[in-house]
Formats: sequence, C-alpha cells, structure tokens
Amino acid sequence: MKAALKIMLLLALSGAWSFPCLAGEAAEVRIEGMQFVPQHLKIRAGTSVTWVNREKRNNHSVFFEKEGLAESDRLFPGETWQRTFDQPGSYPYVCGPHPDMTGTVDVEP
Ligand SMILES: [Cu+2]
Repeated sequence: MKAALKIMLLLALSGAWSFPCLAGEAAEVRIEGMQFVPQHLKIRAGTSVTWVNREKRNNHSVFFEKEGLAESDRLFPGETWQRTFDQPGSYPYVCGPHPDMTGTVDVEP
C-alpha cells in the first residue's frame, strides 16, 4: 500500500497525471526571429490559440488568407492576437507583411 502511494505521488510529480482538459484549452504560438514558433501547432477542437509577438522591433500579423478571412491587426512587440478553433481541419496561415513566414494549425476532433 505504501509503495503504491509512493508510485502515485511520483507519477503526479512527474507530470504523468496532468491531463489537459478537452474543452477550453489554450495554446500559444510565439513570434520571434521572423518565425512562428511552433510553426506547426496541433490542437484539439475548441482550443484558443494566442499568438504573441516576442520580437524586439518587428511587427507581424496573422493572416488566414486561404480561408478568405481578414488579416489580424499588426502585432507590435508584446501584443497578442487570439483565435478559437472549433472545427477540425488544417489551417494554414501567413504573416501579412512577411509572406515567407508561414504556419499551420492542425485541429483534431
Ligand atoms: Cu511577419
């Protein structure tokens, strides 16, 4: 019994038991070094993704151009932009002023 408790405690401490809740999850994409990090983000449906501009000077945007959505406002250093993904699918995006900056959000059911 004591050993079992010890193992449970170790598992809890190691993070093995930290289950993400499925609804209302949050994820973050950093913008730094002229890149979206991570460039390919995998999330569950219902997750809100926040893009954070971690640059010192450059401003960027988040533009889901292929969906025909409006480009986000320009994100200056320290600013954020958020979108919630309720439908499964693959969502490619670019940075408006820097079309070479690309990223994808893959939304799983
Ligand atoms: Cu950019």
